[in-house]
Amino acid sequence: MTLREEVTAYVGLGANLGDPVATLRLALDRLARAPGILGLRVSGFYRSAPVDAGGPWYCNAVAEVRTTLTAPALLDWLQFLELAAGRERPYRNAPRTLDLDLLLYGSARIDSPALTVPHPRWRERAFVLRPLQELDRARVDDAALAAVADQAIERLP
Ligand code: PH2
Ligand code: MG
Ligand code: MG
Repeated sequence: MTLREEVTAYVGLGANLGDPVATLRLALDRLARAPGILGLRVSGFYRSAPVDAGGPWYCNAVAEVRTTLTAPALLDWLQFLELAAGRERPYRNAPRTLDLDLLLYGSARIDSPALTVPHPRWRERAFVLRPLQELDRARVDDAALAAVADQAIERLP
């Protein structure tokens, strides 16, 4: 087996159908056990109003993932976990049981048909910036947070 260098990636989690908190917990548990995942650090859970979408409020969080998986292999796992949670895609930004987005993968820039990293909209969304700031203060500046101050979000206890 080829040994790969360890990379720190960030994964955004979101859900607004079913039991979002339970689904996020289960997905994090499964991700932590996946081959090539060395460790997770997880933000608090947030309730957030849908952004550019309809349906119920979301539960969102961000996980910092230490991994030896390539970005495409990590994406495969995330999509597998979405399917395991019953994810359907009837239309763009439809309500969902689980959404797992690869936000950042080390300092990589990836622009392939399957994957764009950094995630094109991560800096426009309070439901990414707030939990990410908990994990790494230096990655999220106050100006970025001020720009999304109109997006309703609260940290769950
Ligand atoms: N995901 C979207 C679109 N809008 N809004 C919130 N609050 N949380 C999300 O995870 C979310 C969204 C597309 O993936
Ligand atoms: Mg998403
Ligand atoms: Mg997604």
